[in-house]
Amino acid sequence: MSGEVPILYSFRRCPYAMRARMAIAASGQTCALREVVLRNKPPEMIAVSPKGTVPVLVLPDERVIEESLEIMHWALGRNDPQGWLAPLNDDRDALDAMIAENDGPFKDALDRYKYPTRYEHFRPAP
Ligand SMILES: N[C@@H](CCC(=O)N[C@@H](CS)C(=O)NCC(=O)O)C(=O)O
Repeated sequence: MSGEVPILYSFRRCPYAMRARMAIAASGQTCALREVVLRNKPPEMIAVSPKGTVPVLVLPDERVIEESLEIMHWALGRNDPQGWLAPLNDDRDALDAMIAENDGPFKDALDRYKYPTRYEHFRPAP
């Protein structure tokens, strides 16, 4: 990739993309935003990140960051005027555990609540 600013592949309603966008905004970093249709992902995104999830950040030096938490750390590691990373100094393990709980069991339960028909246990009333 050539260009001055990173490219962020994103989807407006994706919570992972939201937290990446929030951290990027808090850091003051400028990005080129590429809004993705999840059913029709752009081939140039898949070419650099075959796993096919958003967010994906492509840096001007062609490095690819394809996990939302890593995008947050990248952006806030460069500039963190609001001190978002400060709690990491207090109890990193507790913070990591909370994020893992939210990303794991909570997200699983939320998906089953929001989209019950996608899961096997769903039985429509007769
Ligand atoms: N662990 C990933 C999860 C990203 C993720 O699951 N994003 C969803 C949208 S919310 C996605 O792109 N799904 C692919 C699809 O629906 O095709 C991260 O934190 O970046």
